[in-house]
Amino acid sequence: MLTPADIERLSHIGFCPLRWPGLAVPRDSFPARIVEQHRSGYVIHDGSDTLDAKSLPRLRHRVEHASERPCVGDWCLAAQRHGGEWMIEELLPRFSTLVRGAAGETQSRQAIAANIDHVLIVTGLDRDYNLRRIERYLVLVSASGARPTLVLTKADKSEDIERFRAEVQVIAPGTPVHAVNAKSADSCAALAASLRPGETAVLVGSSGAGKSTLTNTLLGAEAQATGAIRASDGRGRHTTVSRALKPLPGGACLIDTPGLREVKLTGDEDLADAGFEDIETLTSDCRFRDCRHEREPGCAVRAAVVQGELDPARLASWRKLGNEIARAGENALQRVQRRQHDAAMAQALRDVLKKKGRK
Ligand SMILES: Nc1nc2c(ncn2[C@@H]2O[C@H](COP(=O)(O)OP(=O)(O)O)[C@@H](O)[C@H]2O)c(=O)[nH]1
Ligand SMILES: [Mg+2]
Ligand SMILES: [Zn+2]
Repeated sequence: MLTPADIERLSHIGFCPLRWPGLAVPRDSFPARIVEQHRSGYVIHDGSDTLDAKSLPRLRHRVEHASERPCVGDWCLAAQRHGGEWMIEELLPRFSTLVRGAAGETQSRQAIAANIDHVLIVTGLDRDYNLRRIERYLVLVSASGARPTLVLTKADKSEDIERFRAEVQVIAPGTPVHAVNAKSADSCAALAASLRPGETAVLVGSSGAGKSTLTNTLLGAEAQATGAIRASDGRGRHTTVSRALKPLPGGACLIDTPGLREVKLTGDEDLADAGFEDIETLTSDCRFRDCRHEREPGCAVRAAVVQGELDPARLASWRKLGNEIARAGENALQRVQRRQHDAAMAQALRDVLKKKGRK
């Protein structure tokens, strides 16, 4: 059992006992959070210290999807092995996970962060600004179990902030929007206040959008290498850290990530939950229930485009993302069926061999 002192210590890195009521911690092991992920292993945090750790092979290999492997933000039970090495032996069930389709042609899934309350979608108000990409991130976040927040950085360099704000409100109704100078603590105060003690947020967005700058400002320290620093010191140690969880002074935790070159959907997303309520609502007004919004008469979606109420680019985005979800979902299903088929074949073979052995 965890003592009140354990819980108090672990709360610094976002532990909430209500998430895992009656958690049984075996003797000699302790709860910890994965705060960094490297090629060769992990760094875990026990509330007071960080430790280098490995994970049991079972946790990496005997999983349905790669996204179930230990990742930053995961809570685990760890123990010290005879050789002195720290080992991740169990993962606690996740209450949320941000997952994307792995880059490339594979149908694999990759977890970006686990046990997060917020996903901060970071977009620079410069050439990075792209409504279609924000929509894509919102769709990805919709399946995570975490809440999205839009962070528009480089507001200090833009003269058109109100226009940008209005545009993102259209594609993300009800989603909080913060336009900030990521280098200024004052400018980020409202964003910082929205991350409550005990909560965990993860930053996502293109490389150069200002995620590490924002991390440093929220931390009040130069903890994460930013673009500017990286340029001057070449390949510093920090640049090898792909993802890192940091406790913030206000009591929340923040996970910085490298820019995702590809934001691939997994097939588990639902456009109706992803800020596309406007189009989803229109579809219910189409004359035909199976309207594809192409040439059908009485199509409310096309009518909205004609009347200038719906941006045709947004409609195209909705179609594209919808098709991608359907395709990814179909691929995932086939993968599961193939596995089930393989498992059934293996069992049949074992049965035959067993019968032969008996003869
Ligand atoms: N003026 C200004 N520059 C910013 C802002 N946010 C980031 N930058 C600059 O943009 C560059 C990339 O920032 P960085 O935090 O490394 O981006 P990351 O790849 O998302 O982590 C750096 O030179 C930052 O100083 C901002 O809000 N205003
Ligand atoms: Mg960075
Ligand atoms: Zn229609």
